[in-house]
Amino acid sequence: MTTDQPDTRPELLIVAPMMPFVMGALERDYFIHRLWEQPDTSAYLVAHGAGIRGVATNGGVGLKAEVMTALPALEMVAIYGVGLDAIDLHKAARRGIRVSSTPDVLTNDVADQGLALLLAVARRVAYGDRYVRSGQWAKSGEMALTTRLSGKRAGIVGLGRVGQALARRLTALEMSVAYTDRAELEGQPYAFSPDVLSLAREVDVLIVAAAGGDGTRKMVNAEVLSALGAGGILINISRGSIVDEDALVSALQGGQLGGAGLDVFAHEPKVPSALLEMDNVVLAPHAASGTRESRREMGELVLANLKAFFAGEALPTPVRLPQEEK
Ligand code: 8YV
Repeated sequence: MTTDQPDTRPELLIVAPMMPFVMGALERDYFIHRLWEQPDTSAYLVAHGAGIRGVATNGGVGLKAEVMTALPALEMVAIYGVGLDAIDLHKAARRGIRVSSTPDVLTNDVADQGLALLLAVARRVAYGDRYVRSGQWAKSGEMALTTRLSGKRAGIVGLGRVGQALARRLTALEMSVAYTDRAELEGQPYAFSPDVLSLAREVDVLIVAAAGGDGTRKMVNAEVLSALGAGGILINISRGSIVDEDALVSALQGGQLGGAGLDVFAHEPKVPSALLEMDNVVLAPHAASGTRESRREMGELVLANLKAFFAGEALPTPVRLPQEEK
């Protein structure tokens, strides 16, 4: 493109950075606005918001209501992830804004992270690593005994794509699997519990794989954690908002819960400092979809959805908006 020709590329707001190859492709095909680099995002949007037609963002950050409002010409939001809790889909539907996400490509990796955290908590993998590195092994001998997973009962909160991938992995560990969801799902071989509290009473391990948002906020509360019990383990690979984090810290501190493996937190990247001191807790930095393979395929889907939208074609992986659900 020569300098005397007008730049006709659609204007795109990138809310958070993505893999370099995605950034490169976006820079080539769109007139880019980098929101995360702006010291005063409101002032930036006042100055540049009017011409922006597309947004690329990730599942965790989503699109704040005030940013959506500051983009009167917005037509398309491409989410680099599967979480829809950080974008107001009703508002998007009312304004006729299309939304895409990146389902399937990250399912196995997110489930693997759930399994990794579960094994790490039950078998004290991270603690054992610290035990060796710090010289404790040579000094104090064998580390404390850990817990067997095979034969134990696992409960999955949310039997969606990730929940089902987890169920298959837990079955391979020879654990029994039960689940709760909005309703019993047809064709699933796992036992259904009508709510999370009854599920927690029945299992040794509770794994949160449900969607975030208002419907699940603090669903795993003090009562649920106490039902899971002193020998119980909580794993969360979905959204920090689903667990009452203060109640979780108290239950772990008071010994009412046996351990936790957490990939997500209520106020990321902040993590309650009490958790940092606990050897029965394993922490991860919201990295469940963070393999090169998942992130590459997620990036490819972001590019493909934006491309299709601006070419007037059907989106490869559209999000069904609330008004279409009737
Ligand atoms: C993030 C996620 O999108 O899919 C989701 O909703 O939370 C993650 O996969 C990922 O951190 C990309 O930034």
